[in-house]
Amino acid sequence: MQKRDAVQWYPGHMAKAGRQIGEKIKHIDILIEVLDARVPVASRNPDIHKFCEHRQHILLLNKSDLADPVQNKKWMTALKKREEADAVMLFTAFNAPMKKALVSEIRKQNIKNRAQVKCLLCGIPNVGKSAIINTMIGKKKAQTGNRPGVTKGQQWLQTEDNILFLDTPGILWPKFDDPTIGNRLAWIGSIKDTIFDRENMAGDLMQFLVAHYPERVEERYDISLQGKQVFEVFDAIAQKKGLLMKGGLYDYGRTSDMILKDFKNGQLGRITIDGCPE
Ligand SMILES: Nc1nc2c(ncn2[C@@H]2O[C@H](COP(=O)(O)OP(=O)(O)OP(=O)(O)O)[C@@H](O)[C@H]2O)c(=O)[nH]1
Ligand SMILES: [Mg+2]
Repeated sequence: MQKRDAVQWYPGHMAKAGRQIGEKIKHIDILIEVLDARVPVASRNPDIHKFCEHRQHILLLNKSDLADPVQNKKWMTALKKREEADAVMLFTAFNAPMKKALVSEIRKQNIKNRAQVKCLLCGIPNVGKSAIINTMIGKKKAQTGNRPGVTKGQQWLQTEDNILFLDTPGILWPKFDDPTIGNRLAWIGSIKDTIFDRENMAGDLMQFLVAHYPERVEERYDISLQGKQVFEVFDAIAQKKGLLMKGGLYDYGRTSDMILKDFKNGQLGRITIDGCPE
């Protein structure tokens, strides 16, 4: 099992990708920082802040269709109030009205009034940068996939009305001081789940779900949580789904995989992990 208190997750290509953003930034008009709306804290790379100076900065809370609508509202209010970016938008990569709203925000932020606006999209892996660009250009030119590290290099893509987008590989920061961050990023598929023990990961996720969204667990697996400890919830799910090993023992490995996959694919409904402080 991996050590869980100080997660080191910073492959060499991420350092390179970060440097490449630094090299391009002077040619950019607008920096679009993409977060995952389910984890607005954990998906915020503190190293990206340094690129925002002297650039217009749009913060997108993407995958808002997977996040709790009540929390979405709270986060939007809180982030707008903090004024950390020139604009904050709740976003879903495949939503046509949101695409239009982003185009008009980009035009608004184009303060130098350039005919051709250059935008750079950055963020941690798997938050939907490439999917957003595909929507904006109306073509599937950037490769996407529900796993970290799909985009390997930078790529310029252009809309018909002269907005240029630079797609960049997802970057993390060298060390997570808070151990819950690594866990949360693994749940949403932004770091490879192979660096953690899968049963621990699923156990921590279930603990969170039982505390914050118990009815979703009951509905999805058709079980009652009444009076159950987390390990007993695993037993109940394994039994209900027939996930047994030879000899009739519960198969915690397959049960863990199923829970993690269900969460990653949004099968447990709209869930926000980083709750907005009141
Ligand atoms: N439900 C939902 N899925 C989304 C959204 N945006 C992206 N996705 C999915 O999330 C996965 C990751 O999307 P990508 O565009 O490849 O993410 P990326 O940020 O470019 O990832 P890297 O290139 O690895 O850094 C894909 O399966 C997308 O279809 C969204 O708003 N809602
Ligand atoms: Mg990508």
